[in-house]
Amino acid sequence: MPVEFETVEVTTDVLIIGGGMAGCGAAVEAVHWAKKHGLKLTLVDKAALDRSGAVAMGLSAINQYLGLCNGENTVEDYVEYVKNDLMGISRDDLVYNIARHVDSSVHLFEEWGLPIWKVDEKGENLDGATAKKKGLTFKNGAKPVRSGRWQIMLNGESYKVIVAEAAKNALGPENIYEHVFVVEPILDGDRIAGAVGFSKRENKIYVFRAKAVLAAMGGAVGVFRPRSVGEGLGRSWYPPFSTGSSAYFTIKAGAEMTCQEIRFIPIRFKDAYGPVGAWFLLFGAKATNALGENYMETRAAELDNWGPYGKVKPMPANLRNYLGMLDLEEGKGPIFMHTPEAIAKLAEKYKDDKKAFKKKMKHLESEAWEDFLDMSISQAFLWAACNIMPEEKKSEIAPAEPYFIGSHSGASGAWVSGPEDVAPDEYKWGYPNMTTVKGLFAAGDASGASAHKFSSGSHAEGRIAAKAMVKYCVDNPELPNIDPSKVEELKEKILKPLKTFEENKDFTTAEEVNPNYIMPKQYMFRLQKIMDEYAGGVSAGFKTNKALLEKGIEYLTMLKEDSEKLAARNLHELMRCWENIHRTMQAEAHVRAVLFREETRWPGYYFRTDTPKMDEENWHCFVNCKYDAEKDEWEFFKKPVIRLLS
Ligand code: SFD
Ligand code: AMP
Repeated sequence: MPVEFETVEVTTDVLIIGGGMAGCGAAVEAVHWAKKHGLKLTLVDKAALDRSGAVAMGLSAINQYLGLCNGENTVEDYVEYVKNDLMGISRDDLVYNIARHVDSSVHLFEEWGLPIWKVDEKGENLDGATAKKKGLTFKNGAKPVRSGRWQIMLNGESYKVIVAEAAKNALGPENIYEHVFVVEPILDGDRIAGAVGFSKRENKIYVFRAKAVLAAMGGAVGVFRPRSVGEGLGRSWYPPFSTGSSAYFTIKAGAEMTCQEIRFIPIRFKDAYGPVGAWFLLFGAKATNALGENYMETRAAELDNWGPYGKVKPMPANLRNYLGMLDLEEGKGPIFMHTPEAIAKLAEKYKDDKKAFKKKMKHLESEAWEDFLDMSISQAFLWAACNIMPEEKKSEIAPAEPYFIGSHSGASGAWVSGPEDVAPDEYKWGYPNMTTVKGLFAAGDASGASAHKFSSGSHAEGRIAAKAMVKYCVDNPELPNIDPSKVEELKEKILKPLKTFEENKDFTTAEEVNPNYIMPKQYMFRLQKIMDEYAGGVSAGFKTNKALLEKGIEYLTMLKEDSEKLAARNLHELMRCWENIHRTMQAEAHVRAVLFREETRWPGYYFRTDTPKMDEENWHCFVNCKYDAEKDEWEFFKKPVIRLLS
């Protein structure tokens, strides 16, 4: 691997890093506002926008659609729902801002060609294409098919392709850099100045200089040891290519972070991670333990231990998890999703008409398969491989390994400024969605304390951030300075794993075994083992305590020392090296935050055995932190939870 690299400099006004849901939302919105000011916009992604990020495979549901124009819900209801689901720890102002704008993103998706299910005049559910043929669109006032109060169904195999197409058309191909992995932020004093990355395909280092930068690089997968190892390695619920870059970028830039202790553990169909939402909410399926007991009923008394949140409806996701976990701990697993029962119940009313019954069964079977073929293809493969026909055989479900994600039922991310009209003064210091670093914005998985955005809310939040970024550029027209010596230093640091490999590879005959370096996969396994065993991963039953966390920090510190010895044989492995360094930053922020919060607030996500109870008096607050890159020091502190609604 030659180590001569060309340096490409790109100067722009607005830089969007990550072309997922938030990044694509930011692109379409920024173009609208930037036009009249003649601003230049640039987007960079490590992959190809058409199939990048969490929506790469598509989705079967849009989990946040309020239906404001039909009076289905209010913004206030959503704020209340999110607060309860996060056991009280939520930024109402941010959730409010996204909720009031999210429907317009969904309406745009439909205009761009996304097929969304609708209810016809007889109350029957129509798939997206049939509904469209009949003129049943949001524009014409049609109602979507709801699986739950907030969720709507779609034929979403091409969801990301459609959303990306709009973003690409808005920006123009000359302003989009695909297959460029962003590694580090660059600062000019207390202001963001840009970012440095490298191409995965050519020997090129990219230096982006920008007035305003959006971090929208998704969440973090592979920080904890996954359930799928060996032959199943790489399988996960959230995409394995979401590797903590948002967290690394914002932490490294010196931005204040929040909710780093809140990881998300989804209950998923076992081994291929098929989502459960449609089964619980649309098909009305029940889950039980091996003895046929419904843990939601048999464990109901446990809910009294979790204050007001044990009594809210729907039950917070972590408590739903926890009740099932209690059964698993007692050896009452597996937990089964009773798909045959659910399908039979839905078809029951057609029983007397043989033909109609057969037709309905066929339709339900195809809905069941499409749910996975649209968003979790390996689950459909696994069903086929295990001879599972969902109308005949129940499936196992299980809690997955922990993920870091600010957009779903987790909340970790950057602490961002709230909307000007509703945020309290303590939550407002600049432009909406700007972090505490001037000119650095965050959205989607990258921004914290505003859970349950999902795909649609992430898009809407990207749009909110983009509008604010354009305003920031208009108010701050001078370009930041980039110190050329800093760029040289970063270039050398980024490429070091290639050099390490070249210099040492001939020392042994097996390239992957060498006393002078560590390969990215080996490094990843070590990180995942530390997190799994010390920070409450799957094998530790999601439990941890002070002594374990402190040991974990000790081992993470040694791992960080060894990150200097990472080696890469090619550009792909160079990316793998940096992905792991990014993951490590997320890991450290998490372990330290769990250590700082001396209570257990989210059983079902993690349990601190030394502080096993929720402590409303001392810990009804955000845990925020800041990292000083110069000194390699962390600072953790509390921030108040201020309710927007009484
Ligand atoms: O069923 C770099 N999600 C669901 N949302 C819904 O609305 N409905 C659902 O049904 C959902 N479900 C679901 C979901 C996700 C997945 C994987 C499955 C099922 C199987 C969640 C949403 O997808 C999620 O909330 C949003 O996509 C988050 O948006 P955003 O923009 O924050 O992240 P992204 O889309 O993953 O995009 C990140 C981009 O960054 C790029 N990137 N680029 C350059 N340099 C780097 N270093 C980078 N690192 C990352 C990525 O390539 C990507 O383009 S269900 O389970 O509930
Ligand atoms: P999932 O497929 O688990 O990601 O869920 C999709 C959406 O449905 C999310 O908003 C979940 O919080 C919600 N959800 C899933 N299961 C349930 C349930 N049993 N009760 C209420 N909401 C649920």
